[in-house]
Amino acid sequence: MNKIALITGATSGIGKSCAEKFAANKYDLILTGRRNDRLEIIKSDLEKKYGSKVLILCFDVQDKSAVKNIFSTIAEEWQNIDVLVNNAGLSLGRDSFLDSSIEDWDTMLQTNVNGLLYVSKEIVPLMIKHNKGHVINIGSVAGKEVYENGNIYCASKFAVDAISKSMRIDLLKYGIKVTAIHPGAAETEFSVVRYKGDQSKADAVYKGFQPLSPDDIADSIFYAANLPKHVCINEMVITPTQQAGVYYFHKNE
Ligand code: NDP
Ligand code: 8X3
Repeated sequence: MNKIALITGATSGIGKSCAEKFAANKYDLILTGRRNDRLEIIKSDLEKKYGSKVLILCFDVQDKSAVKNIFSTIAEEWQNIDVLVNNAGLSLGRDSFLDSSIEDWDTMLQTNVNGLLYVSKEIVPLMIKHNKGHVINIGSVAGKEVYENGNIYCASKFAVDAISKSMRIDLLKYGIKVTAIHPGAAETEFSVVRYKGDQSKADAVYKGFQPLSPDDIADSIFYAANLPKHVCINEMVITPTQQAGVYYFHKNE
């Protein structure tokens, strides 16, 4: 029987790359996101290409009752989840504390922090019931160092870092692994979302250096998820070679 990976935010970027990587390596998948049309296409592609079984679940991770309803009624055959990749997340705006919008703050905190908590709260008990499991939370270098105008996005990723550490301690006695993956600049839809559709601002983020690809991060996630039972990577901070921390880039002339 194939292992099962549940990946949130699988319609794009890192989550979509993870879906491909895990499917290519004989995992069955539960994929989530808000854009059902994309989920349908990804399901059909991966089933055709790799023969994996794919269950798609379309919901907003901010919606506590939707998360609860969906996972409390999930078919028995999908309950034996080996790996949960808490990836769904976003940044909105890059403005100073004074200029940024409270609505954007709410959305970032509700998605990046509460959404991760709501999904984990449903899935971790299933893992405990089956005596196995691995939670992989996608943090960021922005959860390690704060940068100017990063304010609440950074705060949400600092929270992911703290939650990952505390989950690891509390789940120790159940043998559930917890890993935090902290990427630096990866070229996905992240910056288009952050700059609210302004493609030229998004493109400027990745000018003058080679950013990570979402496949680079998916490779590391897959590696962490497939180590022997007694080995747990606590965290990985992964940047492009031309980036060190949040501020330092060695850009091409
Ligand atoms: P993308 O914008 O390409 O992907 C984000 C994914 O999250 C999409 O599938 C989106 O799906 C999903 N998502 C966003 N909000 C919600 C929501 N409310 N409910 C359900 N799903 C949601 O960006 P990335 O792949 O780059 O981002 C993935 C993760 O990686 C995020 O947590 C991000 O913070 C983190 N990260 C990204 C870095 C980067 O440089 N790209 C660096 C460090 C961390 P849909 O819109 O269909 O709901
Ligand atoms: C995304 C990376 O540096 O734009 O988390 O915050 S950064």
